[in-house]
Amino acid sequence: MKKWLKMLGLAVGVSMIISACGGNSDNAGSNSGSGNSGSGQSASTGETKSFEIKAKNWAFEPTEIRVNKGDTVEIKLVNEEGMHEVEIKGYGKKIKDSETITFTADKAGEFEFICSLFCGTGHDDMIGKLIVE
Ligand SMILES: [Cu+2]
Repeated sequence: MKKWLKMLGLAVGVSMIISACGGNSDNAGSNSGSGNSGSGQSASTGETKSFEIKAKNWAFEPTEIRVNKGDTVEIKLVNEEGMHEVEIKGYGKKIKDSETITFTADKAGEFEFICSLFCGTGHDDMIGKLIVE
């Protein structure tokens, strides 16, 4: 009657060996890009930049967001007055009220962001710019 116990022990042992192989040590190299001298282009990418866009009737604040290509961009939308949504054209991103989105700025250029929720007479004035350098 002890045979099943042996079998059980074997099964546990085998599964432990299998799971031990699953070690995932995939660490992206850490950034050592501290200290900006301001000269030329720094090749360091992968910084995380956080922004908060405040929306009111009828403007965004700030109207310009500047990042470097390769950066991870985090944007939160805060509606201070009225209800607005942000759409970043060319990146296909939308941010709803109180929402935070995160994406990688993998395309360089200037991308307009607008209010994508009709909010009244000044709706068309709600324009900002995402600049990816
Ligand atoms: Cu609007």
